[in-house]
Amino acid sequence: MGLTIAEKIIKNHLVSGEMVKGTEISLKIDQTLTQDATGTMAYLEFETMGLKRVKTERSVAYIDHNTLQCGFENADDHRYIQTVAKKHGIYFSRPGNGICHQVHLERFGKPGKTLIGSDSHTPTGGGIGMLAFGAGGLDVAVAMGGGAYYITMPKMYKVNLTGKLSPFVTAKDVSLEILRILSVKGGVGAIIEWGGEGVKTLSVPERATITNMGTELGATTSIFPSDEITREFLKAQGREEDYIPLASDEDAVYDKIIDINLSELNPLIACPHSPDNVVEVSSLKGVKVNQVCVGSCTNSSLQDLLKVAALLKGKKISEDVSMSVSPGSKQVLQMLSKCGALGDIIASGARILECACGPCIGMGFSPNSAGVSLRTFNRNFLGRSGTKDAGVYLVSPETAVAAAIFGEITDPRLLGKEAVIEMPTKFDIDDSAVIAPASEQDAENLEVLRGPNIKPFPATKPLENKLSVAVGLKVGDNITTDHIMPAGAKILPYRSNIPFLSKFCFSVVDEKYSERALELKESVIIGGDNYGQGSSREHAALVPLYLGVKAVIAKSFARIHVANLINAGIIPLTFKSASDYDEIAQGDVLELENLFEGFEKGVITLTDKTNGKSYELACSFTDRQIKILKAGGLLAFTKEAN
Ligand code: MIC
Ligand code: SF4
Repeated sequence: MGLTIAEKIIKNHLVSGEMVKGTEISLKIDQTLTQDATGTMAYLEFETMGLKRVKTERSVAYIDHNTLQCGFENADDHRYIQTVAKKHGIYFSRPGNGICHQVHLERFGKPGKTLIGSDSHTPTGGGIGMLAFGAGGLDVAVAMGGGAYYITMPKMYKVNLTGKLSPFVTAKDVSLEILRILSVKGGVGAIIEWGGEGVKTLSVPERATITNMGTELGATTSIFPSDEITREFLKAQGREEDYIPLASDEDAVYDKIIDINLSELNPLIACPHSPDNVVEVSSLKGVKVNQVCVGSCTNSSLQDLLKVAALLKGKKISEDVSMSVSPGSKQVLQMLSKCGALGDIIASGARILECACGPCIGMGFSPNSAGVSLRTFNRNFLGRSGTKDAGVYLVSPETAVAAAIFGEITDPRLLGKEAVIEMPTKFDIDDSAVIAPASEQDAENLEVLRGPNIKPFPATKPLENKLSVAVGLKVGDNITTDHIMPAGAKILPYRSNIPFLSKFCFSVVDEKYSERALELKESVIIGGDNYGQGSSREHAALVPLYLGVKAVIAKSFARIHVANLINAGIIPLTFKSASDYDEIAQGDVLELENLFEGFEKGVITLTDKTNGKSYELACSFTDRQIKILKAGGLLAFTKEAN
């Protein structure tokens, strides 16, 4: 039987398990990346493991999320990451050098290699044929220490592309189309491989837009073949030697095949507050727009911004629209500047922001009250922009420009002639903003600098065999990690201060939650389907741990979050019968007995002391996960094991 691209890479990296779908496997990890919002915690965890050097082929620490230094907190955390990186063999990408995924694709990613990153959009690397996963910080710390990365062997889906994109229809529209077809849950448990004749019409940055947004499908990861287009890209980045060809076998077997004819696509738009709430742009014609943001790891490549510049050239944006452009990397900004395209963007009235995540993570540029914001980003979850009543829409750079010029949602085809741009055959290479680690010998005397913002990891204790706890919160379907642990300019600087962060836990859903949880001391959360979708932030597990959450009982979970819960020692359990969800109320007192036996059997009985009924809960933990849960989390387990 032939293999898919992902299966070939998995086969080459398999440490334990067999490639049987649905069973646990572990993989050797070649590269890791962190960003600052999750990185501080990941390096604190790495330090706790007591290793001198990372054991990966390449580990890079990026600073791109918390670049506003509105107090000492971020500056201190950045200095901590810089010094810890230098000491332990990690490359440090300085603030201003760009968004982790864009820079990693340009400078470090390699086809056929494995990468895990403490950021859910790490699958961007799939654009050059890497097997790249988003993971919790602790999993990244373990991989830096040479440990394997554990996943469930995924199903294999193939998207078969035919045809060619029409003018003003883009890779972003392909991402939105697949979200329309599959929904934010449609990729759960699967790797999405993009293939077919249509693939040859897509450049590497276009492919990376698509693998980036595969995260919004809940997919384990997404991947493209590595072909002549990949070789050209790597060559233009001065790294042709990193190229290897990669394709699936003719007789590879897929669990699902989806056909998309690129020629038939129209410009699409995702409406508030979910990336799969997709309609055609033309159907929203005339909706007034207050803000337009171009950038994020989805759409900030040189190709994207050259198009934006060409469409804005000689035009002015509407006086009613505030527009921002954040280039994905220093390389992109420098090249835009050299060729004059930057001048065209500035002259149009758009505001240039630094090469960072910026508005995508609510770091500034929040829309006005009840404002309509069109963004080329990948997420439009409620409140993520920093303005709870804003309507955030996700679009391509072309649709963003049309809205900025006309002041209302407009089909970009009305902009007239397509922007024809010429991509360079050689990018400007200047890696001076990446600081190399010290040699092992020099590292001995280096001091790691810590600021007062860094607070210890929340205390954990071994699990007891029985739980008697109240329901501290009951929530509905598709709860994102942005609901559980919001980000944004006010809160992000405190990512290494769990006690402070805990005040904001679930604040968009219930402002009283955090206080209530602390009063209860120990509690559980009841969730609906796809609980914990979105970001990889382990803070969405560490903060509940701090607040005394012992278990989350939901209809179903998102992949990275469930791993983070187990790593934090919080038990994720699912309802055997989804309708039981309706009967348990917030405030009910629940009793779960014989947990350890239940873990082995895969069934745990829950008695609701308040309504007097009993329910069955399901779990399917591996032996390793059971040990982690019993120890009180992965850190405690790793310490026990050493
Ligand atoms: C995001 O897009 O939500 C983030 C911020 O990049 C997160 C990581 C984080 O919460 O720090 C992600 O996607 O994993
Ligand atoms: Fe940064 Fe936004 Fe990408 Fe997350 S999705 S890495 S916040 S640009």
